[in-house]
Amino acid sequence: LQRTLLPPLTAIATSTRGFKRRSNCIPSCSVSYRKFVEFALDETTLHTHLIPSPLQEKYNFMNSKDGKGTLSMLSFEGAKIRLLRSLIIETETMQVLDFTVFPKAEYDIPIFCANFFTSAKTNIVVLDLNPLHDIINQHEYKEKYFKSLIPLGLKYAELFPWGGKLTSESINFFSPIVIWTKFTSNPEKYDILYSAFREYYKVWLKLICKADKETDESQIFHNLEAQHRYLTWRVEKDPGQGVLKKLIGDTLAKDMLRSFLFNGVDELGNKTFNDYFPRYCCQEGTLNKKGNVIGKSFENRPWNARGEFIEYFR
Ligand code: BLA
Repeated sequence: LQRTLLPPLTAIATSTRGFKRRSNCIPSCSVSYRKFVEFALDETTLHTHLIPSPLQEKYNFMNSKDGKGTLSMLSFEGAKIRLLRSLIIETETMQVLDFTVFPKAEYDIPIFCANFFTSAKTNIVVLDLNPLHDIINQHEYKEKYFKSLIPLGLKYAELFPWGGKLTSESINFFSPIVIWTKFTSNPEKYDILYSAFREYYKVWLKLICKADKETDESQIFHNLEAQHRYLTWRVEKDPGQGVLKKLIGDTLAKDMLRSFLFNGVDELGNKTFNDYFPRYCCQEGTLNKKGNVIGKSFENRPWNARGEFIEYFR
């Protein structure tokens, strides 16, 4: 990274490759997600120029309310990248990575998504190239981006069994190669997760490098709205919200969700959660806050080995 271009605050943050080091690493933190982000940044800069996002000045480093945990944030932009941002949370009992890359609206390529939650007991993992458009019903988009990636998905589907039921809407944001898994803490699994992350990221980088700029205004709008819909979903329903609120309090957590993690939700469109997800709307027209209002489903992987959505789930 061209550190000379970074504003002063970022320069401080990146003096330790982006993250302040913790001196009191406790036994349960056998995993650190910093190297994942370091890999992604190094790999991205091999292919494209990144500049710090204006968000970097405000969102860089925070201590948790109890003073026992840290939150480290990085954000960049690139020629084809609207926002690349990462959040790493490290406390005595958990390690969290939330790393997402949003392409600019002129590109319809998937959103790169890595969400890893690690506690002493369990790991909750989502790693995916989240499709921007419907791949369950639209074959063209699926063929364009996922057909050639099915073998990669199958390899990791074997190593990481399906994580079980999830909020049913989530499945529409996942691709046939999604790694959705839970496992008990285990160093070997982290090594496999790290290789999965590297492979998925390299594949995604290839897609963005190859992507041609869309010039058709209606298609650009279609991409923009799809991103806005995605942001609207995640701001409202991200299962990490509870953890964030506990760590930094309601107000800061809400601000971080809207303005940093899912930046664009207030700028890229005017539609509301109820417009995009009417099934979540209660009779009175107010949003039902319960995550499981529609219920959780998909106990098993709903794609077959050819990457086709299994009919009976429809
Ligand atoms: C659980 N996180 C989950 C689950 C999913 C995801 C599918 C399973 C439970 C559910 O469906 O509600 C992740 N869901 C996603 C992602 C998308 C989606 C990535 O729809 C994208 C479209 N997780 C985080 C962060 C934290 C975190 C940052 O990403 C903590 C700060 C924690 N995730 C977390 C916890 C659970 C969870 C604690 C279990 C609790 C629960 O099920 O509500």
